[in-house]
Amino acid sequence: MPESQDVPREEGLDHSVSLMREGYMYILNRRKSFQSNVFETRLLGQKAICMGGKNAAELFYDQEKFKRKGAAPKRVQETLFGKQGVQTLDDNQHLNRKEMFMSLMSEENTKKFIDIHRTDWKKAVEEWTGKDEIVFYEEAKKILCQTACKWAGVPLPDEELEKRTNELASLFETPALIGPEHWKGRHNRNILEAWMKELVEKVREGEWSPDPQTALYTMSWHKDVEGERLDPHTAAVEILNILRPITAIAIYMCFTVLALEQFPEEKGKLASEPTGQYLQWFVQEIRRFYPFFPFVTARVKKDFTWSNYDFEKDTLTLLDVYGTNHDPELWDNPELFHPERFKVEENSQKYQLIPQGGGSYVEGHRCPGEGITIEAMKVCADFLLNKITYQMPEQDLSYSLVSMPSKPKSGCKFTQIHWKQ
Ligand code: HEM
Ligand code: MYR
Repeated sequence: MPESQDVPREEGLDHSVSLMREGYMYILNRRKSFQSNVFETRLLGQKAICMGGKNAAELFYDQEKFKRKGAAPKRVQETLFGKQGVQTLDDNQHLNRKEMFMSLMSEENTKKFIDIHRTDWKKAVEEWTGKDEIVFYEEAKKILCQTACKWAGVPLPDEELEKRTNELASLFETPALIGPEHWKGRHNRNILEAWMKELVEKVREGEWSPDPQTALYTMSWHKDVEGERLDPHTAAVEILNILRPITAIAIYMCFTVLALEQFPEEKGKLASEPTGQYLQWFVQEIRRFYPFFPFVTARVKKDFTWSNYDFEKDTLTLLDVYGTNHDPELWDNPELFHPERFKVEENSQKYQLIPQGGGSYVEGHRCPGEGITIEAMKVCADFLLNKITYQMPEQDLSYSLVSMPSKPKSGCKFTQIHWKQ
């Protein structure tokens, strides 16, 4: 790393436009051209530090050095995250809230999730076999929304499934869009928060009694560091922090379809390895290789110096998620799809493979849903490989490294869907 005065600075008034234009590659392009894993720039009208790589990830997750209060861009808060949610908390408040999330991710609850999800897949495939064509992305979102609601204890009549799926999906599809398409996400957040708030109130008044292991129950009755219940709006935001990202696993499911199309030799490897070890590597490689979450944001908690660079309190800091997963210093041939790379254990280390954040689950902000994301992707891979046959007609399966979040453009169209005999 260069000396303090040498930490590169991108000249100019503001580079938000370049960030939107270069998308997933914005930070990595500059890390490569500046030959530095940390550089200074200006984004969203303020000074910002961008960094990537394993050491930078370890630094970023040091709770003494970075905080989350005031870090998320407004457009992300208004759509994806919501206000007062776990993503925005620090210190004891974060610990208290994060323990609540992690209590939902026990082995038993994860198993419940998988069982529900398998049942929902079966039901969906029954419907697909009677259709000429389906758009897999649209269908996967519906399956996941249904599983999410059942697992979370949220009642969802069949006739509302499509509407709620679309509302939830707009929360993660619209943060980086502009104009009316972005405002749709904000509007739907208001609708969904009102729905959840009403449900929390019903639970508290005894009108609806979800199972105690569910998110709805847990968040309705959770007590904060002061021993107070969450206000109904905050509880609503946190239940949506379960329903929304589960629905978003549809994007990884599309990339699972794509990986099997792009790298058909993987099918043979998956079939010949019965222990599930190769499937684990395959899923990890999908999460490393394909673009999803571009970067995460924090602010410097107090002044400190790292690698001779002075980090100033409150400076906006971006950790390069996509670029760390494609970092040539960390990965041999990062642009090669190669699941066997995970034979080497250090490749799965907590600051190296960071598609859903790095570091610790409880003390840090790492994604609590990583385990169920992996399990849902495995269920999907099992259906695609072992339970059904399908054709993919001519379509545009390319994906952008600019639009965030990315996915195969056609949404993955399937025809001639049948159960395997
Ligand atoms: C946090 C990615 C699925 C719940 C995060 C973070 C990332 C991420 C990058 C931020 C880490 C940080 O701030 O340092 C993803 C991706 C998913 C996914 C790509 C694939 C769909 C899930 C699922 C759940 C979930 C299935 C819940 C069931 C959360 C929550 C946080 C979070 C509550 C905030 C944690 C905190 O601030 O402490 N996720 N996630 N995510 N994720 Fe996920
Ligand atoms: C979730 O938490 O719902 C799961 C993953 C959602 C990923 C959405 C990525 C969009 C990133 C937008 C960045 C915009 C920067 C201005």
